[in-house]
Amino acid sequence: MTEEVKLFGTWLSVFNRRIEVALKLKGVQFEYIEENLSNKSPALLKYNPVHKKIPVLVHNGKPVAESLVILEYIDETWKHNPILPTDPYEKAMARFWAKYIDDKLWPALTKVWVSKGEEQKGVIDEIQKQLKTLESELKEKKFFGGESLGFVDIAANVIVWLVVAQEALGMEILTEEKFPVLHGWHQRLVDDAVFKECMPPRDRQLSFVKVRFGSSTPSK
Ligand SMILES: N[C@@H](CCC(=O)N[C@@H](CS)C(=O)NCC(=O)O)C(=O)O
Repeated sequence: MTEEVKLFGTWLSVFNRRIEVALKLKGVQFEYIEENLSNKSPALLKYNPVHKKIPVLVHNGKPVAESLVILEYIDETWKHNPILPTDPYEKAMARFWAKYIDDKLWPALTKVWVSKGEEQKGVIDEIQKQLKTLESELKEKKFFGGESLGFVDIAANVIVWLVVAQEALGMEILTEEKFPVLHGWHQRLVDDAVFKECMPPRDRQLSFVKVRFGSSTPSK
């Protein structure tokens, strides 16, 4: 049977990037549909009526929403080049860390660019504690997934967004000096051939962040 795989996303979304990376790691051909989130398409609203958010994967007409759920669906549907470990305990741990990233790190990352002064310093402090926690999980491993990109690495691409945004806004949250382990991991991730293919041009990202968040007070 011919597979029909569609991905509804937006170019800058870290959640969308998760799905693009996973599909490319698996070598799954897909049609990408860029959404305008200020004027969502009837198709997006039909496929994700609960959250009305991207990304949505539509596989042979059946929609799946929520990026971590989609990643698991992809891994179970196309079994080659696994993203999640097979061992139940390791799998649970991968889910744990991906959930940590979404429940803790991402909310702080969305706050930091729109806060100012003391509040912003507090958020930066919170983010840096979370980055330290992730460093202790990564330890001396090449990737969270071991030798190659796995579920947690894909989820943790929110850190790539952090690095782009801090550069655009002249902030220093994740630096090589403060976070040598994560800095090395970040470099390996952005150098990965598949990941690279999924990244929008750096200049486009930088100018988007400057325009959108440029009025925030930089805190070092
Ligand atoms: N928890 C969701 C988050 C997805 C998300 O926040 N998508 C944003 C774009 S990055 C969105 O569609 N926002 C539109 C809206 O909130 O109306 C996931 O993991 O897929």
